[in-house]
Amino acid sequence: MIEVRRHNAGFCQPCFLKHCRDQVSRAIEEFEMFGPDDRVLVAVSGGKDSLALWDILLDLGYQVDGLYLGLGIGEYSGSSGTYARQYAARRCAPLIEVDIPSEFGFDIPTGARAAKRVPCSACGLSKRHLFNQSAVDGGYDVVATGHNLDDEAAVLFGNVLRWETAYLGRQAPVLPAAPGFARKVKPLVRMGERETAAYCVLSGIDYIVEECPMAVGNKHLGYKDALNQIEVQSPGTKAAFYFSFLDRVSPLFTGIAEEERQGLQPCAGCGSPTTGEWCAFCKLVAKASGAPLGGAAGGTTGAGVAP
Ligand code: Q46
Ligand code: ZN
Repeated sequence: MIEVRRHNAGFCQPCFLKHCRDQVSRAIEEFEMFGPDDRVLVAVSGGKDSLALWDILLDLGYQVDGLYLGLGIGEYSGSSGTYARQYAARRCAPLIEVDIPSEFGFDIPTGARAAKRVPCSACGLSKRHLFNQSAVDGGYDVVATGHNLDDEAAVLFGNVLRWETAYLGRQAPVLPAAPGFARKVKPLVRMGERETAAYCVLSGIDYIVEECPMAVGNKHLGYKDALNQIEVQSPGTKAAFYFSFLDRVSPLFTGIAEEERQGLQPCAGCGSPTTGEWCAFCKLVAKASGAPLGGAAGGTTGAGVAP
């Protein structure tokens, strides 16, 4: 029996798997994420959330391929890639691979040090850039990521604590497509991370259990812990916090995010939309390689597809 306290419900194995598929279907429909004719690229890290998402989308019959980014974070990257490839092989599903060290000449820890950023900041901007670039290059309509309810509630909590209004305007389960940008969607917003873990275990999906070593001490984990403590006392608070924000508060901030999008122009290096002359990823590549902007190695996503 799998208990989901938020829904005040317990499920046997087949009913739990159906419940997970239903939650994803409901999110896709409710937020108009994509339809059966759209080509979806799901960003897979080898972890429970992204593999559960890929599995559910395949089972629901969507056209969905995987994208794995090699971050160059030691053994963690080695084994997370193995889990992503194993899953792709098991489902005979195409997996695009982009390896940052071999294609752009740096790994995330080194790039972060060179750019004087914390690793998760260098990593996050690289992911955003390369997910989008891979989707645009590959002719995909949509990029889907495995952010779950716990992730979204924790990000919201952090943004509210600092009243990051532009981030609040962008924190939606769907970001529409725009010139140079594929649509971004988060179909797991109705599932907690305990549920995605249980989904993988009950479906026989192997995933990397270790956290990324760079995550130690990051604020996001602290916000998750704080919300988890509240959730124990009052089940359902996390979902109420996030979904009430979407219903009642987020429309107040979308104008601010929209203004930002209006001021975008193509990056002088890679052509991606950006607010300045060079995008953050091109700047990171230049700093990490020590080359001047525009002269750094690396360029296209040069993605390989397997199988
Ligand atoms: S992979 Fe990247 Fe995460 Fe590792 S460096 Fe930070 S952001 S913790 S999801
Ligand atoms: Zn660029």
